[in-house]
Amino acid sequence: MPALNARSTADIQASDAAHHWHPFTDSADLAATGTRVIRSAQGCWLTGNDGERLLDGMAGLWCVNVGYGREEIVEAVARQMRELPYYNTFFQCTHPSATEFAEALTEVAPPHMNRVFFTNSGSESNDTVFRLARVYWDCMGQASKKMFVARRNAYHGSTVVGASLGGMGAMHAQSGLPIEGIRHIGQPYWFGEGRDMDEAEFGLIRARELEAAIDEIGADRIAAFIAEPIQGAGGVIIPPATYWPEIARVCRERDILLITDEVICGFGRTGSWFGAEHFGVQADLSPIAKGMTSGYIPMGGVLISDRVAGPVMEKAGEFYHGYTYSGHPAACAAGIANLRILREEKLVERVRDDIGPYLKSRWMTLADHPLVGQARMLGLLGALEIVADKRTMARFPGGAGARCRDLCVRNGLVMRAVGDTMIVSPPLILSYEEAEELVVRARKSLDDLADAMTREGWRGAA
Ligand code: PXG
Repeated sequence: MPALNARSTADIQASDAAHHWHPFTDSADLAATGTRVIRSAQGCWLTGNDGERLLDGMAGLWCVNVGYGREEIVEAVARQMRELPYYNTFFQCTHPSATEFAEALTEVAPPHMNRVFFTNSGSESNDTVFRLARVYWDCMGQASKKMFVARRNAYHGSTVVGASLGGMGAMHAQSGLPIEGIRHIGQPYWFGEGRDMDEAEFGLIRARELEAAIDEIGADRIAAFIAEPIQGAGGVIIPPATYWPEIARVCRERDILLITDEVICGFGRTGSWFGAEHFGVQADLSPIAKGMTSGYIPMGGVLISDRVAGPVMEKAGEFYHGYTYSGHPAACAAGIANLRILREEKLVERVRDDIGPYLKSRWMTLADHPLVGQARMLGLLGALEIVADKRTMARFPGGAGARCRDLCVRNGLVMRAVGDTMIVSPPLILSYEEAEELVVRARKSLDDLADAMTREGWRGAA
């Protein structure tokens, strides 16, 4: 098939630099270096504009769970667009594909979550839970419960509420966030913040920060606690096993809602359908997006528990909230086809029992690398902590993550850097050979990084 757009790479880069403002990007810096142009993709592989091939260790941006090139999804979307490209779900309307997708989603959701509210992104899903949790407490006759507790270094999106719930200092600093009514507590990042302590003990300490915050503010003023089961954008932070059960206890005892942001962890990423299930906790609300359609069409949503749905449906009257494209037919068609693939190919079970354990066994071999302070993996979410000195775990003075990421690309692997934490989140269809290839390319990139750091005098010659 001829390429859709046959412009040269230099031509695309020049036009892009002139007209395209990119998300989370230093525009001046980008204009100087030029964007990387991805032309097509198949399975777990990306093809650049000049034909170069890259193994996509990030499933796009944590979303292409079923891999690229799924004709079933393409066909389902095309069929839907011919039949009904758009209609809304406001004003007592629906269409077959929104209804079918809602039903299918609640079949894979935890049994106590039987309703879904459709949005177009993870950020909108977090705006939705922010409003819905407050409405819930109004309906319960406890209108003073308005505040949220969230965590430092969490990521919940880029809208005003999403960025405020998130705990990214740089995002807050740039635009006078967070908004009022949000308290941030510590994150369960043992390698980064608790290494001098037993890991289980550290998990309890960080969970009990929630208890302390609630007791200080007053449970009668707090609507909910929100957290990602595993922090993704924060650096694939897998909490100690003690953390989640303790969080669930505190939420239960203090009677605040528990919101697990499943935007990354949902749809099989952890080897369970949802991250909360992996950690054995029950959420009251769960924002979802990304793997919901494997990114083929933008979509998000909120899974709503019976606990929240009951009183709100009974007492709130109209919930004044919704988006023009809530339940968009084409997005729902993509989602239905995506769920069918996940179920028929048993991709969630595959992550839990097969490719997940296999990739982990290979990934953990990287822990012996002189620049790796810790390797960790859960499901198909993995991280490597790059250090200059394994004894002290000191980092490189100027940082090393971005350089490692660039070396990975040169070695044909997309791996992301969060500071000096390298992270992966490949498609759930990753084969054994691709898992092997991912680890080989990661090791080669680490070796190249070590050579460069030695050459530049940042570490002693081995
Ligand atoms: N919640 C979580 C847990 C996320 O990871 C969002 C909400 C927001 O979703 P939308 O669809 O509005 O982007 C996300 C998104 C990164 C990166 O650099 C991560 C995300 C988005 C963009 C970049 O790791 N996660």
